Amino acid sequence: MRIDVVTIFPEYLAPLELSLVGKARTAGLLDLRVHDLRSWATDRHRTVDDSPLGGGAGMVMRPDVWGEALDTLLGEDGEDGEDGEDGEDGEGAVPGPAGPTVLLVPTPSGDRFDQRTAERLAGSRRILVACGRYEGIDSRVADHYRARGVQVLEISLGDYVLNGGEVAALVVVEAVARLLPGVVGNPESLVEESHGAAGLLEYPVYTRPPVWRDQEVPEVLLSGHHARIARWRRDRALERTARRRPDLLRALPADELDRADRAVLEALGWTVDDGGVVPQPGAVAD
Ligand code: 6GU
Repeated sequence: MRIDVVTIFPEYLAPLELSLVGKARTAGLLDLRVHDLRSWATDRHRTVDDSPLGGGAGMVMRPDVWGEALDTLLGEDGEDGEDGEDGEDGEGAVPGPAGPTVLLVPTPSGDRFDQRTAERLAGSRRILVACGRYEGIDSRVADHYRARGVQVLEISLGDYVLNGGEVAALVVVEAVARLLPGVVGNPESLVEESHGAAGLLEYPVYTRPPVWRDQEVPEVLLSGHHARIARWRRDRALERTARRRPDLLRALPADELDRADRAVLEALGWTVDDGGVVPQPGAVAD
């Protein structure tokens, strides 16, 4: 997979040389390139922003500079770029692992970025991350590339405001890279984690020593009884999810809940019916 990140602060992306993502790059599993938006600016001061039309505070990033940057980068593999060597609209584009090119635009007004989005992005051939600063990028940029057939995804990390898209770029690259084949050493560790297929938060985990500062590890985990351990973990995952993320609980498909699951949920004030998982009448989550 190839990922290009365009930003006015290339140094912000330095952590992507470390740890798992750094290793994925040196192992050739991920072709990650960081670009300085200002290299596409044309004036003496390398200006990338201007005041908002219609008035208001702050500055808006100029569409012409972004257009030059994105045309250049999209053109580099012949897909969706005017300068591509391979013709138009991806016809004859370099064959990649799978999937299309995605233009990712981090913005607090985007769709919420989640594990499903990360999984979807991990199936794409190329991701281009356009990091905005100030009040964001002129809206015509996303519209233009969408109209040209590029998949444009505007994503937000959550309900708070950051100064720019760079942190989101770090988040997305890490979340996607660890899903690429060969990046996480033991692929089993991708199975049982929070926000995995089960739709539950992960159960609490422990390691040695079995007693630490007077706190004992739950006895069942030392029992060697695999079925009981699995049940205990499932119960704790249900409990945690009910307390911390009732929104996830409501989204659970009822047909994936066994009798033991239902008993745990009942004890926590929830009930499972045709409508799915819902709070018991009068319960706190109602
Ligand atoms: Cl993706 N960008 C900015 N600037 N702020 C955010 C965000 C993104 N997600 C949450 N807040």
